[in-house]
Amino acid sequence: MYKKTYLTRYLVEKQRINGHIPPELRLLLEVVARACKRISQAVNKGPLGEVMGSADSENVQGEIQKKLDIIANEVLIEANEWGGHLAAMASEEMEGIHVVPNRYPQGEYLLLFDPLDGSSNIDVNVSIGTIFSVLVKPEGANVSEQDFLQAGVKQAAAGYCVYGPQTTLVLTVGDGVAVFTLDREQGSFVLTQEDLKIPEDTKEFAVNMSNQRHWDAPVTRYINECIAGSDGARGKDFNMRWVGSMVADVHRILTRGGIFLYPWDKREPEKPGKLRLTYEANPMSWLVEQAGGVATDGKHRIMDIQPAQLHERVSVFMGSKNEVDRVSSYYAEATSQA
Ligand code: AHM
Ligand code: MG
Repeated sequence: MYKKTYLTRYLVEKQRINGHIPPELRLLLEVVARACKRISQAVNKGPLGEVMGSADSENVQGEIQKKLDIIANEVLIEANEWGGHLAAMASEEMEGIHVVPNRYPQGEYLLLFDPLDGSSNIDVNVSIGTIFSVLVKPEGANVSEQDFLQAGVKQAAAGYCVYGPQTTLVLTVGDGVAVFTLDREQGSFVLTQEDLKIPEDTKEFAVNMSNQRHWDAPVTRYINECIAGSDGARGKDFNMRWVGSMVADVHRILTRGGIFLYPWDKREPEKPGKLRLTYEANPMSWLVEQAGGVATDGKHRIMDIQPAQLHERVSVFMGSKNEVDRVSSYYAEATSQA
């Protein structure tokens, strides 16, 4: 029989045996996982749960919110605000931070999330997910938005839950990447893979090709070489996949290798990229690094970037080490020739 290690036991052992996490962080991660189970249920119901379609509102990024964006945001807030482990939360769906109300005790952690990543895939029954990042609140009396502006290297935990054919929770507390699969009968996350590693080389890339004409020279060069395959400089054929949900694309890359690109492009040149640094790129970067991969904006390690704003955007290249390093080398060459 499959010997099951449940998320609770995994976290208790991280706390007790390995001394990696304090009890409050264990509680926080369990609560986030519980919220993800509730979001998973809502996702699964689809049209039966009246969760499909738009919500007649816009978020701070100017994007039309889906009903499920709002539901997932509320589930995460309600689940996390009363436990005493958090000081405040920040979300893609909220302009400012949500401070834990006075009626509850305030903890020392900060939670950041993209409650429902891949919103454009909700109504077409394609994998979507929740991405989260945990920071420690800096010393000081009142929690403020400034407290959330910490580089990704400061994260205490990071993870995502992908709602696909299976509901899968992927987690790091800084000592490798663990994968848990939701056992729906038991209602529990079961450890199904430990110490996940991304192969250093790959023959698979993930990028939205429809933006090709807007890219800069290093990205154009890199993708052109992939497409030229065995006839070109790379001397090998590449395959392409683009789900359009970062969680699903990065999950595939964590599982079998690959490179994910969402570069800066000329459509909105003043924006550094599409994806958000603090609650999308940073947690995914830490997972990728913990799995032996690399995550950069082309020029810098993403987790070293000091955020200036909560909803700051960033260019993203992450995945198999040798491919991401190659993109960075193309940027370095372009800079030295400029
Ligand atoms: P979202 O958080 O509003 O869903 O937006 C982020 C998503 C990513 O999951 C995905 O990689 C990207 O946007 C897809 O963008 P595009 O539709 O431009 O390919
Ligand atoms: Mg997102």
